[in-house]
Amino acid sequence: MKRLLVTGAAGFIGTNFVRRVLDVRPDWTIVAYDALTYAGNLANLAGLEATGRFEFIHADICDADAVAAAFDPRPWAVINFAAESHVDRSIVGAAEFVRTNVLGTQVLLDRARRSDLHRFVQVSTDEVYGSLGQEGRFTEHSPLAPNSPYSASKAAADLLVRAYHVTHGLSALVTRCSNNYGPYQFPEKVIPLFVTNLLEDQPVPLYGDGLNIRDWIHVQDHCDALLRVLEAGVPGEVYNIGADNELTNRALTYAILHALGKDESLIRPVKDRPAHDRRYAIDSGKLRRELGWQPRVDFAAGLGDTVRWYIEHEPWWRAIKSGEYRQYYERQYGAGGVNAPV
Ligand code: NAD
Ligand code: TDX
Repeated sequence: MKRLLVTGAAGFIGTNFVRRVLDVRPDWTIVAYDALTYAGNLANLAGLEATGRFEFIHADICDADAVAAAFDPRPWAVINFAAESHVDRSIVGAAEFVRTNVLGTQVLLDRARRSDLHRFVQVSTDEVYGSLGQEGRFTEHSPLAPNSPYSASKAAADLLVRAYHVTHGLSALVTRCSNNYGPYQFPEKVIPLFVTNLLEDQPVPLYGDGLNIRDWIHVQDHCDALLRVLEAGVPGEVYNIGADNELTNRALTYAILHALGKDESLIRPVKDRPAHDRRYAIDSGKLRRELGWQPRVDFAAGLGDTVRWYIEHEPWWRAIKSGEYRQYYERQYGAGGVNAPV
C-alpha cells in the first residue's frame, strides 16, 4: 500500500484528485489533510471512508505539530493543494494568502525534507507568469511576474520548493496549470458563479470589457496530469499543464447562457478587477513530450457536463451560497464593492 498525503483535499481540485486516485490506484491509501476554510467542504469527501483506504485529518498546514503527526507513519509521497486560491479575495486582504500559501508550504517542506519521500508535488498556477499580450504562450522558462497578491504568494512558494530541492535534495517539483473547471468548484470562481446565478435567474457580473482571455482545462485532465507527474516527474523540474483552450470571458459567458437557455439581458457589466491579467495561454509541450500526458476532455462537452453537475447538485451549492457567502457577495459585487455595477 502506498500512503499518499494530500493537503487541501477538501477543496475543488483536491476533491477531484482524491476521488480519481482512489478509483485508478487500488493499492494506494489517501491521507486527506485540510483546515476546512470557507473553501473546504467535508461533504465533498463524504462516503470515501467506506473504501477502507481513506482517512481525513482536520488541521492547518501552518501547524508544524499537526503536520508532523500526519507524517507518522511516513507517507510515500505528498501533494500540496492547500491554498487560499481566489484572486479577488487576495486584493481585499493578502495576509491569509501569505500565511497559508508561503508559510504553510515552508512548514510542509521542512517536514518533508526529513522524510525519504518519492515525490513532493507543489500544485501551482500559470498566474505566476503574469499576463500575456496577444501573442505567445507561457513556457517553463517564462519569467515569474505575478501581478496579484495571490499569484505572488504562489510564486514565493514555487521558489521555496526549488530551494528545498537544491539545498536539501528534496525530491520536489512544481506544476503550473491554467484555469480549471468541473464539479465541486466553489461558486466564487467564474464558471460555477455564473452557472449558479443563472439557475436562480440572477445577473452575472462580467468584469471590464469581458475580453480578458483564460485558457480552460477540465479538472479531470489536470488530475490525470498530476498523477503522471507524481509518479514519473523529474525532481527539481517545473511542468506546465494546459489544454490549448483559450476563450474570452465574454465568449465563455455566452456559452454558459446558451447551455442554460438564458439570454444576454442577464449579463451585468461591473467594475474591472484591479491589475486584471489580460491573457493566459499555456504551453504544456514539455509534459506531453516527456511524460506522455495529453488532455482528453473536449471543452464544449466538458462545459455541458459541468453545467449538468451543478443542476443535479443544487443542495451542494445552495448550502454554500447561504451564510457567509452572501456577505462576501455583497462586499464584492454590491454598490461600493470592488466589482460594483457600472
Ligand atoms: P480551493 O480554494 O477550492 O481549495 C483549497 C483547499 O485548501 C480548501 O479545501 C481549504 O480548506 C484548504 N486550505 C486552505 N488553507 C489551508 C491551510 N492553512 N491548511 C490546510 N488546508 C487549507 O482551491 P482549488 O481551486 O482546489 O486549488 C487547489 C490548488 O490548485 C491551489 O494551490 C491553487 O493555487 C492551485 N490551482 C488552482 C487552479 C484553478 O483553476 N482552480 C489552477 C491552477 C492551480
Ligand atoms: O465575477 C466574476 N466575473 C468575471 O468577469 C469573476 C469571479 C471572474 N471574472 C473574470 C476574471 C477572470 O478574467 O473571469 C476570469 C476567471 O476568473 P476566476 O474564476 O476568478 O479565475 P482566475 O482569476 O483566472 O484564477 C483562477 O485560475 C488560476 C483560479 O481562481 C486560481 O486559483 C488559479 O490559480
